[in-house]
Amino acid sequence: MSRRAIPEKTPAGGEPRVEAWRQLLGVRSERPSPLLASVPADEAALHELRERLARTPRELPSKYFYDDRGSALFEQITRLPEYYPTRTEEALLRAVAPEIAEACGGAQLSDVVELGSGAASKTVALLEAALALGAAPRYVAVDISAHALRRTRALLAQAAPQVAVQEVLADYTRALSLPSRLAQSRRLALFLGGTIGNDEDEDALALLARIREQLDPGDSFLLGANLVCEPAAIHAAYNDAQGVTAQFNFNILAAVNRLAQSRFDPRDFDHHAPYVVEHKRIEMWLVANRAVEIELGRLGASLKLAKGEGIRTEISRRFTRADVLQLLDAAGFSPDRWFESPNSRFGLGLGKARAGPRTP
Ligand code: AVJ
Repeated sequence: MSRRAIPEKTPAGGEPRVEAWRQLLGVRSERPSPLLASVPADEAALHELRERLARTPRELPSKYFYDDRGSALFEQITRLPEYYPTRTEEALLRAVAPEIAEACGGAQLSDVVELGSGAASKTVALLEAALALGAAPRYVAVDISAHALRRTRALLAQAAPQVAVQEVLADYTRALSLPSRLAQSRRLALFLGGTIGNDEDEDALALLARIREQLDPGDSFLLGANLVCEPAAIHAAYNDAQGVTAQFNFNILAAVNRLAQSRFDPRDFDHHAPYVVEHKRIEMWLVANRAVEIELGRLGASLKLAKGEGIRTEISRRFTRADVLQLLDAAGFSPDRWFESPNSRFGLGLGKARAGPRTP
């Protein structure tokens, strides 16, 4: 498949570049799989890294898990016996896909936009349901990982060859700009996998509001969320026997080292991932197993960690139904439907973009 060669990184101060792409995307391309590159310029990324490492507790942004190796490791995680979310959500989505496709405009549904498309295997059921209702949806895949987008493209070509795929390589935690829609069309945006749980409320809300901005009143938004359930099941999912999740956690250091020319050594750290009941969330940490001083490269100076001191690399929240519907409502979506897996570990909330200002 031919694809225009576009650098996967914008140069420093790359905003004009992003603007150019926005304009370019205003025109609908008939070519398969054009690629939008808006992964942020280095300076902004370095600034964010510095700021996060200076927090109490120290943090690294979870999005850096998803370099090529990290994306592959995450795919491996989704197949682990302990990691229940992916297969739970996939089965749920498969079961309710016809109802969702119908509620989102049926034959009128023209755009299915997925943030964090990953391997997109879940989404195929939804696209098939839309096709069955006579729709001819285009699938817009937005992901920070070029590797994940390649996998998405391959998977879709195999599973739903009649669906046109448009790829958008972007860090949607910063900005989101989507290809323009067709006239008379209905959009469905998807944010699945429980990734909304990686953000505290404020950032989660900001992200959902950004998605809302890209939609018109009457468009739909489907949000997948991990639900509060037995702590032992949650704990096991992030502390698998094979240690794949630990490898995934360590790998963030390689990604950060590449970006910042820093010298984090994964051997200096232990994987620690407790479920914190009070906050209804898993916290993934890298905990120094000895006193270390880490050269920070382009981040400047060095970082001293005492033995036992940690860096938090991820929060992964569990929600209640009320939490999810409230989040949708606060972001400008009228809660429309709610679906729950038979074991109540995973939920899907469907919202309709509301016209006018938010209710206070
Ligand atoms: C892809 C963000 C939904 O939070 O469970 C898997 C990432 N981290 N194992 C999650 C993850 C550790 C995953 N999300």
